[in-house]
Amino acid sequence: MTTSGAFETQVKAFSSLSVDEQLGLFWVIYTAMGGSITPAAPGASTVSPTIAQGLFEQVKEKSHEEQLEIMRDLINRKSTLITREYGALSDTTKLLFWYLLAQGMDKTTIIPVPADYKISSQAQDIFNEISAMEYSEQITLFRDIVAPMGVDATTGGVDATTGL
Ligand code: 45D
Repeated sequence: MTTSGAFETQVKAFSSLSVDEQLGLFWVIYTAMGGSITPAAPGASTVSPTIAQGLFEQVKEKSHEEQLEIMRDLINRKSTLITREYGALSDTTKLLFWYLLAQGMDKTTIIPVPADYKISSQAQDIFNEISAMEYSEQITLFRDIVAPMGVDATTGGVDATTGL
């Protein structure tokens, strides 16, 4: 896990939300960014599309309820096979994986958010702050948000509930 440290305040604000609020906020950010998501510097980035796609396919095969649990596990850093695989990805590949999940939600191959879903006012404040940032700053922030998710198997201990 490597974080830039540049947006520590925003990362802390994001992660201080409940797990479901983090998911809800991340979803609303995705819908707002939508088509504007493009690779920052093609070639220069350490992204591994095949690896992200492979992990995404594993999640896609699960039921909607299981998919939601997997995303909660990632944020909670619960040790499972999937969260450990996630922990081994580069930060940009982690971000691509979340992007694939969000695209899957659009197609409802991944659990969709109910149409009437509303984020909390606390989450809305964070959303407004992020909206005012440059795209390149947003990427750095999102990388810092998704980097510590999942479990780094080289440093993580054993989870009593899963034995992993
Ligand atoms: O019923 O260099 C709730 C790449 C409760 C390329 C829920 C890139 C209610 C390389 C919890 C709300 C493209 C990677 C349900 C760069 C309820 C490169 C469920 C840039 C069902 C720079 C909520 C990538 C759920 C970028 C399931 C900028 C929420 C990527 C799930 C940005 C939310 C990606 C998800 C973003 C959000 C992804 C999956 C913003 C994903 C957001």
